[in-house]
Amino acid sequence: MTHDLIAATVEEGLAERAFRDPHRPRFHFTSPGGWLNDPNGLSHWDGVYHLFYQYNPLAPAHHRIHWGHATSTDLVTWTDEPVALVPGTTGPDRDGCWSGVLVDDGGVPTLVYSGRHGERELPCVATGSPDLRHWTKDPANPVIAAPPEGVDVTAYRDHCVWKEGDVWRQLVGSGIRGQGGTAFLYESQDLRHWRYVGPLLTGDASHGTAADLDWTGTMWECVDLFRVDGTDVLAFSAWDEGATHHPLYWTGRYEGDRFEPSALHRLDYGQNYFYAPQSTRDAHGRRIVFGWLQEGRGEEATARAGWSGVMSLPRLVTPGPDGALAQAPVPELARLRRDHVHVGPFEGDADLDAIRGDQLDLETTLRLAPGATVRLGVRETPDGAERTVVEITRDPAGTSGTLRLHREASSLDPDVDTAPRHGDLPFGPDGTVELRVLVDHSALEVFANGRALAARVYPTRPDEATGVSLTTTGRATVARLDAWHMAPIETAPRPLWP
Ligand code: DQQ
Repeated sequence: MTHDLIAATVEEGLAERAFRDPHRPRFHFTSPGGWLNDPNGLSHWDGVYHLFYQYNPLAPAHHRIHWGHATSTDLVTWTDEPVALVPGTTGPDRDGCWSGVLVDDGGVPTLVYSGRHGERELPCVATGSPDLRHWTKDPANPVIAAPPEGVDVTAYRDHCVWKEGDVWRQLVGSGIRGQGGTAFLYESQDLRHWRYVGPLLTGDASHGTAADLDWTGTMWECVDLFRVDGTDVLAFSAWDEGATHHPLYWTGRYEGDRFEPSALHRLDYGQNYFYAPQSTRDAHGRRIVFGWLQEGRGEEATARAGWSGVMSLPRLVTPGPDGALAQAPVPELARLRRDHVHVGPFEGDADLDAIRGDQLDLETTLRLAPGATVRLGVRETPDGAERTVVEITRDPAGTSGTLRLHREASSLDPDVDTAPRHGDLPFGPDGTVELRVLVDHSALEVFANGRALAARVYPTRPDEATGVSLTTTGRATVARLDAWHMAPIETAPRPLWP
């Protein structure tokens, strides 16, 4: 089928319906309509940021996945580019072009992705035109014919590819049945012929249970190996029997053919609301990561809305003071800030009537005495029936605390997931918390002392759910609170096939 014929079979008005949905974010990147999941092929190429993504332009459902493509020069506004990969009518990717990466093969843009056929995914390659707009699949696909021989794998897909000297190295995410998630290491001279080296690292799925927030799963999706200021990081998304759990990372040392882990961390406290992250090092030497913010409403509501899946804001990843990574939205996003409101300093509860909206950037410096709690409410209806609360608590001992997102009252719709989320929060001796909360309709991203928590919220009265409040228990000071409305980056329906 040609693109035009496929486009003709698209659900009528998908992009228009998507654009009209009150729950659709306006300053996060979303697909024009239909389905979006993982970020792919993330790169900074000749001064242009390229964001490819798992895309189904036909319907808001994960089916026969294409690669969507968008570019940006500032990581803030995006231009839709032609769909980069379409599943073949025959061949190893006839059931989908699943996740992968973009590498520079001596000036030739080259995608390494997982071609899906039946229930199986295998590594495939496609090369691009110099402007990265047109892609040709390699006739040799799949470039690896099967998972390593003699290993009983739980699944096998997704790629991390880099060059060391003259040699390409590749990780493929997988899991060894009865053991745990793993990343298989391969080597190649030409990206087409690969030699299996062995597992770079294998997790232990019997350690903890599936309910644990740092369980490493039976398979690692979207493995990503990178270095941040001398610390080696192996990031992955813990998966088990079709269930997407959460993004984790090991810090440690990559040497030779092995990764020696020193500590396991959670990349985001929102569990699968920030899933399948991928990172790149930009021309400024910064490590930038994007993740997929999954939906939290029912399938019917998603089908009606005409779109599914939000790309996270681009995050800057730096080494944190405690051995973990610190995350923050890239500073470029400040360009969208409008209508500044400043309040503080004050102690105790605050009157924040001057601040309201569903497209907000809230930035505050808090100081909590041991045992104190601060609650920042967002998306509140005037009667308080619907509200979402970011809660910061400092333990009585003062050395640690908790970041919690209360979503229990975020929606009165019984089909919406309203389970709370939480994670540990590091505290310095003076009890300071630098908190940033970005509210973008149903998408919410929270950053507290470098820890991140993404989630989705769907108030049933979205137009009224614009209130913001701040309350405290115990001794807590708000040194300052700055708020802005965020300008939209999407102002009209976009073509599904740019
Ligand atoms: N999504 C892709 C897979 C990957 C998963 C398919 C993670 O390649 O393992 O759309 O969300």
